[in-house]
Amino acid sequence: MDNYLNLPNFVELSDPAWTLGSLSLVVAYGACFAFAIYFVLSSFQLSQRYRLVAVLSAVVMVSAGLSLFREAMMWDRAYVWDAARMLHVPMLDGDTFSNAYRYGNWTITVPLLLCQLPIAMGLPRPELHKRALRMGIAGIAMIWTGLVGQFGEVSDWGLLNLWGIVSTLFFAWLLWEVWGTIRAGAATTPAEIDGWRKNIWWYMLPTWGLYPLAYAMPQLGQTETIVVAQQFLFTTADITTKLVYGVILARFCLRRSALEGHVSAIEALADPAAIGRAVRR
Ligand code: RET
Repeated sequence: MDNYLNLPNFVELSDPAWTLGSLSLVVAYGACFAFAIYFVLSSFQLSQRYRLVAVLSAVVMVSAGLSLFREAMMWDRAYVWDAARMLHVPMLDGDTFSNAYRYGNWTITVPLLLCQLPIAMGLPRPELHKRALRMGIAGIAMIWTGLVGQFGEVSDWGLLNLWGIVSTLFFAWLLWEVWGTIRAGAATTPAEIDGWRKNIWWYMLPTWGLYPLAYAMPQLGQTETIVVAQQFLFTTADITTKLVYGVILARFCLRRSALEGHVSAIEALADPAAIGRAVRR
């Protein structure tokens, strides 16, 4: 049975460690639900061409929020408090904790996050569809191979590393496709905001790279520090790759909308001279 259980089910946690693990999950879903509102409302500032970028972020926030809420519930139920020893003890014969549901959720969120990119780059329709499809396939292959491997995190590191390597090959393909999409944006992005385009690449690389670190981490030791650090890493990755990424893309699209003469975007950026130009046009 231990082949299929995640590390938190095998480590007794002190109260601060249990609380920090719980806290990282609660912060993650709380932020997701709150920012769903932000993305819906900020979508109204964008021109029709880019509005879907913020709408997709809102969908990602709700989907991830529900999944992380479930992770937090599992964390609560997987331990019983042993008052004599002052420890939270995993209940292997009752409810257990699992990271596997995250991978199920990424199957939805990763293709959506990747779809936002060519829309934000303003790519023409056929190219947008082609690139979104290729990135989506690479992303799902990366996630499902990783899902198989994560079942080995406690007692089958051969399985963990083998599927980890296969998944990393798909990750490399995915990054190649992401780079291609961002490079294709050079032809369509106004010079004033072209710096943002390249920064999006440099932002995605390290933040998406946090997930494989969290995946491999259980090999560093079966201790409470590792259990808590893994949840912290997942939360940092969740907030940076979904929420902050969404804010960056929405602000980038706001500027694109303004440069293309969309009045509510110009007003949002508070540039009266530009509003004058747009209204006269
Ligand atoms: C896995 C398995 C080990 C190897 C690699 C992985 C990469 C995972 C990534 C996940 C990104 C998820 C996102 C979710 C947003 O909702 C599957 C952990 C390379 C990059 C962005």
